[in-house]
Amino acid sequence: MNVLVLTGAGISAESGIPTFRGDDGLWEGHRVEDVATPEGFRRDAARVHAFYNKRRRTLIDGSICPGPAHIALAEFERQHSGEFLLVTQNIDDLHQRAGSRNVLPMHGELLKARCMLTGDILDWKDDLSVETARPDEPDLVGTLRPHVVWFGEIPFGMDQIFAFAERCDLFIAIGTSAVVYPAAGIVASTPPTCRRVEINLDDTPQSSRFETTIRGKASVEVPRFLESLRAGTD
Ligand code: BJW
Repeated sequence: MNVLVLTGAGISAESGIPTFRGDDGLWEGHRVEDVATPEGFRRDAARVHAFYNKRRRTLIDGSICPGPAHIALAEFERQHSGEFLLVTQNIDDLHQRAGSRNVLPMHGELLKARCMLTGDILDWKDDLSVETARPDEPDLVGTLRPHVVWFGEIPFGMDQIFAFAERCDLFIAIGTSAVVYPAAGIVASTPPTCRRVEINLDDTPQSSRFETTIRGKASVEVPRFLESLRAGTD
């Protein structure tokens, strides 16, 4: 059985990382076009760096850990004999920390920086600024940006994701509002024979495409659903 999982901010919410669109969400107090578009970065790189620096510091300050849903997915992948791909829209590293192996972070990774001049991708845990020099190329100053995907940019791994979606037998979408494309369109690319399961606190604009909609917290519902699959009771 080929299993494709898509995760969004809801899976990390209970680990203490705010979602984007909820009350007190990440967009609260920020205009999306200021902090999550290439135009916003060109207009005011310092503002964008400050937004991501704060999130990066929180991610590594020791207060945030993978939750039961991240751990259950990693355990499921370890025990699964077919193909498995975990596509995450999240830029945190909680799936990797939980032990998931085949993770595709389609919107990038907060703990990486990308050189706008060369395209090189560097592991990155410090703050970034317009004055940051590349440690390996000290003459290159101010060329690094967060290795994330902003609106208007093409997410990573598109060919791999959609090719896998077309031949998957089980698709599970967890904790995503399904309003941001192309991620929200993955479900529509799964074949008619595929079983589609959505786990979320609330309905989403894509809910009607799923045969099974489970409403509740990811920390509870993801381990429960994966265990029911393993036991053959679902
Ligand atoms: C829980 C829970 C708990 C809470 N348990 N659940 C018009 C129509 C269609 C498309 C477009 C359009 N105009 C423009 C576009 C394209 C645009 C787009 O989709 N815009 C829409 C907003 C209209 N998309 C793009 O620009 C993308 N690129 C693109 O399209 O390129 C062209 C292309 C063409 C053809 C092929 C391929 C490409 C790029 C999108 C980049 C998104 N970037 C961001 C920022 C990343 C960096 C960062 O983190 O700062 O990605 S935006 C933000 O939204 C972030 C997220 O990954 C993404 C999705 O959010 P997510 O994860 O769904 O979070 P929330 O907060 O929205 O929802 C949380 C959910 O969890 C909720 O449902 C809760 O109920 C639930 N929840 N707690 C279970 N405990």
